[in-house]
Amino acid sequence: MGGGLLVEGQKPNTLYPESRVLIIMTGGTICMQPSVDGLIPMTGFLENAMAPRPSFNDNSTPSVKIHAYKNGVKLTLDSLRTPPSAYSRHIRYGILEFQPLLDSSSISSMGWTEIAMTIKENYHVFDGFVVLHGTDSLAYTASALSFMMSDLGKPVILTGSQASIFALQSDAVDNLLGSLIIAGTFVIPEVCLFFHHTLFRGNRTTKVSASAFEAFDSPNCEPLAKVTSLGVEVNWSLVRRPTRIAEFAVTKYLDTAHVACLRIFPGIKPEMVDSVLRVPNLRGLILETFGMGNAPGGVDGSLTKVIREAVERGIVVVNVSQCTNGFVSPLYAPGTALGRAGVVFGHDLTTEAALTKLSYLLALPGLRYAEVTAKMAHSLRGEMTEMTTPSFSHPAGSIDSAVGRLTSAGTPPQLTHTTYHHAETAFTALGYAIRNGELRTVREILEGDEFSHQLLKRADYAGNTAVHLAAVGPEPLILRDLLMRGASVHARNRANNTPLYLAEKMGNAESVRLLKEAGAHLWLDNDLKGEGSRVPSRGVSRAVSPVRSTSASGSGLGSSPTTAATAMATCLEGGKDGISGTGEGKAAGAAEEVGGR
Ligand code: ASN
Repeated sequence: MGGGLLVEGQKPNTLYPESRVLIIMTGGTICMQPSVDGLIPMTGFLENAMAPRPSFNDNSTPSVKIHAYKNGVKLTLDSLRTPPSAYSRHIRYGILEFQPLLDSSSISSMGWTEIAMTIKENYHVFDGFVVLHGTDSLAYTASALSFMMSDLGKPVILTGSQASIFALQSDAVDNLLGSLIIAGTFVIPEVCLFFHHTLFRGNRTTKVSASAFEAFDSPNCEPLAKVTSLGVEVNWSLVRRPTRIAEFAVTKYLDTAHVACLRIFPGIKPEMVDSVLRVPNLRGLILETFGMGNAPGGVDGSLTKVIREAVERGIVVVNVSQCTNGFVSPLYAPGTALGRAGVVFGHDLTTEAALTKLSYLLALPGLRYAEVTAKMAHSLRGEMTEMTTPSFSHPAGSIDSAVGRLTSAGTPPQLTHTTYHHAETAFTALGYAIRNGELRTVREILEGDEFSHQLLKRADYAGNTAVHLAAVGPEPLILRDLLMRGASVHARNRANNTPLYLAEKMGNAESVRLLKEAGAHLWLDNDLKGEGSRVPSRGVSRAVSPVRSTSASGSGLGSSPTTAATAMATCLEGGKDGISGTGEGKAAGAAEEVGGR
């Protein structure tokens, strides 16, 4: 039995738990090697690029196989794992290589469907996903995936590199390692792009350099996280949280075939725009305008006329700025004229996000024109800063407040030293109220606390988040409340157990139901030796079982608690003896980052 997989009756040969990440390789420079035709993607990335590097392979478990799914077929993959990270965790991973591997300039919506469906098929088997992809169209793919995936509860991190991993000087190792560690450590439930030590919200990104290692930026949105010499600093106040209780779902297709993009330039002829707008079956056009949304002759010109006619024919025309920074607004007369012609203002959407969002909306069945335009003007996945469009009749004067709103949205409050201690005290009070089933107190704490979103990420010394506590607690309404506030159902405590596992163990049927409704799952039996061989004492079929629990005593299994209180304590204490040496001194402090995992 390879080390790292923890089997009942056997001593774990590692002090640290493992997370599991699936790497989806689509191609790109990161895996390219020279050929007579220039650089081309090469297969065998795990063996050739990752296995030889100590940062990707701690060499302790060369023979562990993991399972992944593709097109309904169960595949057996070789796996490797990283040495323990600063977060006292190994990341075990395997790679699914697409065929053929692509230069990303050739990706199309079929590729997006393949990536999204692969994540969907493997959602219950991995903690997070890293998609390796060329940089040329990476921002488009990140945007597309963000719209295709709704109620995402796990990290999906796209990355690539400017130089091949086989080159002497390359950004590939940093980009890949950073992505792997973040995907396996933090419950950031978003489609992200990681590049040059920075984690961006995927649908805010754009490629800003063809050659520099600092190739991406998200000009209108602060990064979600930064990797520094001290570790990963996650800006939790920016990270999106669920706002409803719903399971992860994927929209399989985008309608990219009937959407176009056109960049306005000085002297552009209305006939040129008209001929694009008359492409047979065109349903949408992204218009890249000047500055804050202006086009030539906008006041009464024929350009406005051809656009108005197109809108009247049912074509959705969306105005985005050619500038990388800032937003469009009907402030100037030409922009106001476009607005009157029925053009939708895309605020600070990137072109990549606008194009893929419109393709997504046009693919949704039964959505009427007015619904598409309304949704284009509002944020669905954090792709745009929500702001009120200044009135057409009084364009001037609204702009300062609009800028103010955009700026304040970009500068979230930071957790200072004092607030850190405050959060610790608040978390203790919260835990107490949850254990006692005091819904009112829970609400008071969360509503009265300006850092309540951080309280939902915190964990106690055993790695239990508020959701773990509520899952075994006496009051399911508390659990419901936490989920409605966006707390993650996927966090794992130091014994690697999820809230659902603990709720099953406690026999809390209502909590189990709520958690499942919110997308929680036990781990699919992966046929790994030992894994899946242990089933909670109540209510769990053998088909699924929580993998990677430690020993029976460590996970609280096998005991027969006599009272609800002792049962709760037994469940929650899982991490204490199960995984010793994980740095409990660090636990309380690290809880916020590791999200209890
Ligand atoms: N042409 C490459 C691609 O997008 C560029 C890269 O990955 N750096 O596939």
